[in-house]
Amino acid sequence: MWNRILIIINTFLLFISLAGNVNAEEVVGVSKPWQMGFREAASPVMERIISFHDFLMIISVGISVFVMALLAYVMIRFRASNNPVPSKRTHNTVIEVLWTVIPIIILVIMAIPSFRLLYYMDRTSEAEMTLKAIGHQWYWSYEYPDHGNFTFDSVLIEEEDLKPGQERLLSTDNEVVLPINTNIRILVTADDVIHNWALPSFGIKQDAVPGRLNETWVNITKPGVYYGMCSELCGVRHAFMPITVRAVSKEKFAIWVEGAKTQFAKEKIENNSTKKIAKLERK
Ligand SMILES: [Cu+2]
Repeated sequence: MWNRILIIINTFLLFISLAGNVNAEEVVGVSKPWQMGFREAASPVMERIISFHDFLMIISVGISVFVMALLAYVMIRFRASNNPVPSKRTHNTVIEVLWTVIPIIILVIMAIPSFRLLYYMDRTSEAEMTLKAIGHQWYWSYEYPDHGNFTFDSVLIEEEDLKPGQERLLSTDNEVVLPINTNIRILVTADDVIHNWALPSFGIKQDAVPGRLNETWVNITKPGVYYGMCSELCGVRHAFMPITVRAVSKEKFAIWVEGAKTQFAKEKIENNSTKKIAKLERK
């Protein structure tokens, strides 16, 4: 008996001491004023997206410079004053083959890493846990099927209720807490219209379609707070259904799960609502 009480007190104290730390992560995944380019990558997928973007940038800058230089050369070298009698030439087989074959080669060079990345982003074969995100008009709800199947809604904090450190139009009342260095399968769906679960730091932009379960994944590399938002025009409050993810160490995540299991217990919510309905019926 006493042992059980001691265990309960100990767990409670441990929870309190670590619960304070749960809010210790700094905001990493947010855009800054006058930011150019991408947010800092916080997943292997986003790292690859950025390097693929940089690679494409080199090719497109190269093509632009080449075309502009060619145009400038033609305009100066063959201008009317310098070249009064224009050439009547209409064909040059070599150059025609070249300007067909070289662009094809460039496209193939771009397509191969593009498809490789597309399949890498698609799903993870070794998922360690699952998070389910469900889009609603106009908020997100989440389920943790591998951790007791609890569920909660995540609703925007209105501007007048913001506390210091919270971001306008980005912070939510309940945060999605996820462990770092873990392969997390993310299942995305919706219950009314099409939404989109988008989180730039993770390289995720996944449509949430009613009646369909779309899959993506993330392995968060850094602890921190990451912001995202619904990215599919879904109705009048489309701009007001943000996503707040708090990435913590595996130990902190385990502690959060213990608290969340009771706080967001599905059975508890469902029992409560049936009790309420029963009461109403009796009246
Ligand atoms: Cu939406």
